[in-house]
Amino acid sequence: MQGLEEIIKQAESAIHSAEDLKSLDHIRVHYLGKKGELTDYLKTLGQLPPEERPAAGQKINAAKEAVSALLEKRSNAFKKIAIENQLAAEAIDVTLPGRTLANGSLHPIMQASDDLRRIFGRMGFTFLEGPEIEEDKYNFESLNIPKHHPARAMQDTFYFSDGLLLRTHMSPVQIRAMEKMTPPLRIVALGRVYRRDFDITHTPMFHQMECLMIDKNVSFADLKSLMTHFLHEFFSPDTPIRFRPSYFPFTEPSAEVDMGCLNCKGSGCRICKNTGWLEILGCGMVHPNVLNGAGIDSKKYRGFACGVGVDRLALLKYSISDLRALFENDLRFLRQF
Ligand code: 2U9
Repeated sequence: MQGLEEIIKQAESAIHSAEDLKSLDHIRVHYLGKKGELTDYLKTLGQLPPEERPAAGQKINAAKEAVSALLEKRSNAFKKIAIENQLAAEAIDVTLPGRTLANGSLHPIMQASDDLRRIFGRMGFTFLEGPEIEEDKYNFESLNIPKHHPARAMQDTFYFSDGLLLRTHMSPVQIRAMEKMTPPLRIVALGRVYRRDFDITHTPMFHQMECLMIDKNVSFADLKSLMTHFLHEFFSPDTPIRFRPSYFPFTEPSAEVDMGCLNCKGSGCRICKNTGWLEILGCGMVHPNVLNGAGIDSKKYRGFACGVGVDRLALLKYSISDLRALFENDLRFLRQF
């Protein structure tokens, strides 16, 4: 039985110096397993005289229980440390600053378009869309643009081989609406248009907005008041506005509208070519040929229309000096808006 004491001491010291659960398990097998030292000890009971066996058996069992208890205590300690380590490793530091999400911003053309939608929407105009690939009939013929008109020249229009073309203005959308709807009409068409032009102030694709109002008693005075209101809302209420007589095949009479140069406030600078004025839009009373051609009786109804380059509006509003910057998609430029 002296050997038993020795075994317990050894087990105790082995358990004490075990470094992890795995080595604890090896120790358990070594002492308490089927071929373990203490189990072997039980097997030697048979060699003792019968009267000594019960006491010896009890001692061995007590030793097994003691070793078991030590193993369990140490194993619980290891489990506790493991849980603490895991908690420490997985801890979330709620005081860390969050990852900031980059905020997108609307393209200047989109911002200008949104302004136009707001301004014309509040005056009762409905926004319409139409195809970018058009028929000659809708892009030119219905707009009183005769065959020999320079706007039809090959250098201005992108033609497809089958007689179709890329719309050069938003007017075809208006013609299609006039064919389908009955007056009174208040409509706006805003979208991409295409022309064979590319230099510092022209890109082959640009954005146009056209307005059209048709009713029994609309006059040039209504047109003037609407254009003035529109420009005052879009830019600022103190912007000077002037109307100059002009010519378009689809309107008669026609006018071009200028506004006081935003840069020099009218005193003359490089931007307004020293005139103090900036050309901003075209407009006029819808030509009777255009009304009649789209099935609206020009004896009963009159209308006015306007056309404006949305990109140019954006350039002026946000003081952008180069039109091409709008189409280069350089984020360093776009992030400023
Ligand atoms: C219909 C009848 C008439 C639209 C109009 C203009 C004058 C005009 C230019 C502005 C700058 C084109 O983008 S731009 O180069 N447009 O000056 N547009 S009147 O007249 C219409 C439209 C539709 C049925």
